[in-house]
Amino acid sequence: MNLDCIRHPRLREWIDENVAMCMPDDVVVCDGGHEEADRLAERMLRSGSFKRLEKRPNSFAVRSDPGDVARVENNTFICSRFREEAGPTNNWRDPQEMKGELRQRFFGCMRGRTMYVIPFSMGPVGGPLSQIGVELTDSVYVVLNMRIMTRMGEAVLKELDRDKPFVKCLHSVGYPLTLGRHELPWPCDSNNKYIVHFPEERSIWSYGSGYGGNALLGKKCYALRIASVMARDQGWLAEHMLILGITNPDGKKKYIAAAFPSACGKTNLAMLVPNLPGWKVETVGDDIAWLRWGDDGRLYAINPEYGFFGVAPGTSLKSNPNAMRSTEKNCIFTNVATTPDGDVWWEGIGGEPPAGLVDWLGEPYDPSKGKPAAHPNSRFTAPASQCPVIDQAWEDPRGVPISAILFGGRRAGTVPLVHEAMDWEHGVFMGSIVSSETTAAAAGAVGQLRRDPFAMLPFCGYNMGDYFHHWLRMGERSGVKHPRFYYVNWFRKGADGKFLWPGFGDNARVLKWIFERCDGAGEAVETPIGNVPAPGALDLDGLDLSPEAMAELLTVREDEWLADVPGIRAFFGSFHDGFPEELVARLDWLERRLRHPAAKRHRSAIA
Ligand code: TSX
Ligand code: MN
Repeated sequence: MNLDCIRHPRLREWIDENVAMCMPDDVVVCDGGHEEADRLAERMLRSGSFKRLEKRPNSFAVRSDPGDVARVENNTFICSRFREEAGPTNNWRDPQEMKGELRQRFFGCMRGRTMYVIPFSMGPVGGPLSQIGVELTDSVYVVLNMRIMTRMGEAVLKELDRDKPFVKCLHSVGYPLTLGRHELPWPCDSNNKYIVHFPEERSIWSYGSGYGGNALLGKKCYALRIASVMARDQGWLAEHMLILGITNPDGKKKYIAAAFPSACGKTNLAMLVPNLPGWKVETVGDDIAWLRWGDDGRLYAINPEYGFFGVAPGTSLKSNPNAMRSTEKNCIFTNVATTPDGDVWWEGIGGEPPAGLVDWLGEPYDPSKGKPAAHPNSRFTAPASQCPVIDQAWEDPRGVPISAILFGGRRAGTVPLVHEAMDWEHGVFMGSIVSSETTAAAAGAVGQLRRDPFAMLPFCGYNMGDYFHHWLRMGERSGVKHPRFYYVNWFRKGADGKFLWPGFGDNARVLKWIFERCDGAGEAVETPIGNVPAPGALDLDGLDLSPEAMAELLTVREDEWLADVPGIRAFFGSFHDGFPEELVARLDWLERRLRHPAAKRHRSAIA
């Protein structure tokens, strides 16, 4: 479609401005249909960017530039009017200054290319919790991924005809085809990346990268960074959370949202196959939740996305059969290895690397080099509708009612398998102290403790001190039925250095206890940090786990927790003025309970 189909005056004006700045040869408005997608995929195949996967219908493998393989936090900016509004955890730049710098980058950046106009909806089109965006991009890869990850095309243009507000998303790979330059399989400007957010005017400018969260602007940039600001202003929550439905053997169902830092298996939990007869887990979303109080006083959540952009390595029929089955067709694979018979391969997919494997750099795979065949951050883009356990209500525009909110992290010690908050404020405190030990998948030293409150550190579009404040205020609404809060740790290790908990499908045992607690049943014991399952309250039927291991998993050692307190206090202190005093008071409360012999007496009296 051409620009004549744009009837929204402010949208047309904004596109015209950017056409004048970026100077594309051509402008195409995406209708989101199959023919358009086929045509674009065909172009990518002809140019050699895409490789068709014979083993997976309508699926493609693509390799990025080796310098463009992940999100770039150092080049991610929040350009609010004042530095304090971005807070100490974001890179701040003055909006006018940054725009001046960006205009130089964007000037003529699309010469020789087509600008695609992508109208998209985060959430079901027209839904009460949904929001619209328009991305302008010169990347066909982005168009095809956005088509999987968002509801995109004509239906959204119709919504825009009603003069609805929309988030302005401008993206360029930063590689104009000028001065005799020829097209590359993965054009980018990897030395000059900018991921820039203007929260006050609800706009995003992304330059230089074609990868994932840097370029698919509906995801981290919009649905988390910009939406978190909209949510603060409008009284809702935009969170880095999976949403799952869990049904007990009686057919009773509850919904759970969960926030974990990276490398904790969020997608695996979202699609869990329970190791408990009669229990069922269904997926609403694996990454982002938008939450709002409903008229009935319950907290309702939608998944604003339409697909999964999942980390490939480690995904297998054993670790996540539902993710594997989601990727059988209509998928894009980025930076995985490919097999001679036209399939994909990655570390942890199960089995040995097949003969003739081509690695993510396009080289014949040579295990003796000691380098992985697939990039550790390689991805599948898969339609959520293809998940075999997608929840029946996953597209309900009103969302699903949330009974429990989980936080978690990867901790070899200190943190028990599960503990429950006393109330909303304690739950917010739990979210604010989320931390995780680094794995080999991340850059830097392995086993270092990283604080990542609410798993939102890289994704909050404003001052995180204000963010905690917003969470506290959200719980003060009168007449609401609060969800309960939990903190889980699947990664506690024994003295032998081995994981104590089997994880994966057996995590359903923990979800069962949470389900029962939310139902007013399920026995718990109070500890200084919150409630843990009472002896015998966790269903361990059919599980080969020693009583010693189970005891260790649920043990709360005051000295270990006290050793964490100074780090938390320093972290809280780093936010300066405006950090909610309720959370400092909660930390004092926790420290007192950890030190106070009465708390210990109380606990042993119950146990
Ligand atoms: O995703 C994981 N989950 C959540 C599953 C619903 N992983 C993978 C983390 C990297 C993304 C886990 N790894 C989990 C887990 O619960 N637990 C562990 C640790 C672990 C690894 C292996 C075994 C047990 C625990 N056991 C064997 O390999 C036999
Ligand atoms: Mn995520």
